[in-house]
Amino acid sequence: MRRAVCPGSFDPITNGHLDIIGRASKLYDVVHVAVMINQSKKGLFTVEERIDMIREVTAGFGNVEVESFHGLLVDFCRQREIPAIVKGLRAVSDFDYELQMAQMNNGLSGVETLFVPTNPTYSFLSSSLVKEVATWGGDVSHLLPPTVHTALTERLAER
Ligand code: COD
Repeated sequence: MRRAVCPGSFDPITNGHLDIIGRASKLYDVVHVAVMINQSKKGLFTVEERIDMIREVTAGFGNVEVESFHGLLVDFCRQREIPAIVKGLRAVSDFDYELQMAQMNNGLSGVETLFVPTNPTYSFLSSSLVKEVATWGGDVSHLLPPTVHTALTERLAER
């Protein structure tokens, strides 16, 4: 069974994340989506809400498992015998930090990181930018799965 993990904060999942997860799901038998918990960063959505949204929008792929994890990504991989991390690369600005993490993770446990070039349609897209634009009333509906867009609109209206 060939396994890989797509890790992230996913606060919330965007079409850019979904594109990478979908492409990984064609390359591997099982793709684990790991919502990594960062206790110093308060999200707009709870970890449980993020997991529910990811499960809903990835259900059609048929081989994606979603869970949260508190700790090092290499420990998530070790516990599930996952040999590969799949990451999307948006631009050169992503590369420096992603390279550092890939080398650190490989040095810690031997896990490999594979980079998938982002779909150019989403090369500028991040969860934080989407939240900022939506907060000020900008239209981000084309950048998110419809159910996620609805959840974002509702959450921002509550504030
Ligand atoms: N197009 C393509 N890919 C994208 C896009 C896009 N528009 N947006 C995001 N992605 C991909 C990237 O691969 C990105 O890395 C991933 O989705 C997740 O993105 P985010 O923004 O949800 O998550 P980040 O960047 O906050 O995630 C960082 C991690 C949680 C992966 C990292 O901090 C981590 O591994 N933490 C666990 C603790 C750990 O092991 N630390 C040591 C690392 S060496």
